[in-house]
Amino acid sequence: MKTLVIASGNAGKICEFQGLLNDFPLSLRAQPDGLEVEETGSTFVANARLKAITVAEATGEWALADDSGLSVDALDGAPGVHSARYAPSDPERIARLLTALNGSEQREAHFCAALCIAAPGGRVLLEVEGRCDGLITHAPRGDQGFGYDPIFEVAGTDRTFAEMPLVEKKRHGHRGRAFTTLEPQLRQLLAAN
Ligand code: ITT
Repeated sequence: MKTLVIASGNAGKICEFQGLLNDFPLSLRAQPDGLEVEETGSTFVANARLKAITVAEATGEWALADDSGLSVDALDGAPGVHSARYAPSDPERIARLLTALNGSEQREAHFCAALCIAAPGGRVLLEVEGRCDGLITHAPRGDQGFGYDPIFEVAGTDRTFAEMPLVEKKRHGHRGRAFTTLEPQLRQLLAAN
């Protein structure tokens, strides 16, 4: 069975990928401890590539990376690619974002996820993107998920990601949507390898 290393140190993302990949003929592995990849790209796609290529080269296995983030219209797209670095912890990131919006009624935002699978040697095998539109709530709601989930209400629903079970976040969410595009391509790739 082919090994796929999940090139992430984010427990919330890893948990989502385990669910998304569970019926694939793949042996999933965590990335090596202590491996830090500097995210120097200015786009989600560039950073996903950097992470996937670095981990594939370090492990000698296929690696799947995700670079994602939340872009808020009223903040000119911030925190965007800097979402993880916006503050030291999830509660502090949420607090900073709510303070930055300062009660503004303009709450439109979207999540993006860029996924990349690279092979050892640094070749990019697959790349896809997914997006989810929504609104920033005035206060956190729900206790599922991770990151900004409690303050992101998904367009067309009256719930935040943190109020949805994982199967529903998969259907609506940026990562799940990116994965839906990736899925047939990954099945083809596995059949050919
Ligand atoms: P890795 O790079 O090791 O995968 P990371 O947390 O640093 O982990 P990113 O650089 O892609 O990952 O930063 C994405 C940040 O955006 C993440 O830390 C969350 O704060 C936020 N984020 C991304 N997807 C999210 C989701 O589905 N729900 C809530 N917050 C999310």
